Amino acid sequence: MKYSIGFLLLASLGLAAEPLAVDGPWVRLMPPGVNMTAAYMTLRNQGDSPLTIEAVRSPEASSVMLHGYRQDGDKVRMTHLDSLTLAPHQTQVLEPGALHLMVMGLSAPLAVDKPLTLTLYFSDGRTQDILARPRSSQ
Ligand SMILES: [Cu+2]
Repeated sequence: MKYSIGFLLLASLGLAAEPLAVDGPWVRLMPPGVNMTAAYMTLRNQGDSPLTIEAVRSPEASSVMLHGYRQDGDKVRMTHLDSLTLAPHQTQVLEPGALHLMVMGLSAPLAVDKPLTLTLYFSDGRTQDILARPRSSQ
């Protein structure tokens, strides 16, 4: 009995300790034959210490990268970010035309009824799974 109460307590603490609050994760449906897409969401660091995302992976894609945009003279270029740090209680929006997750090498076409799993890897060793809902636009 004590064991199961302890287990339930740990399980609920585990849920409360999710590193980031994630709002509205979605991934863009692409035309047939295109195995690359982008995912968007709003991330919020709920904790009192900074959080650094060091890598993102998906079991359904060969790679996922953090991309942003940078003004280069009169051109805007997509840039690769090695990591993304959120200050305590900072909200970071990932949206079209700005910061996004570039998903490359999808193993199968996205389908509206099948969310894409994205796993965030933090510098403190924790991970967090996100289910991004495929849709054609925001
Ligand atoms: Cu990109």
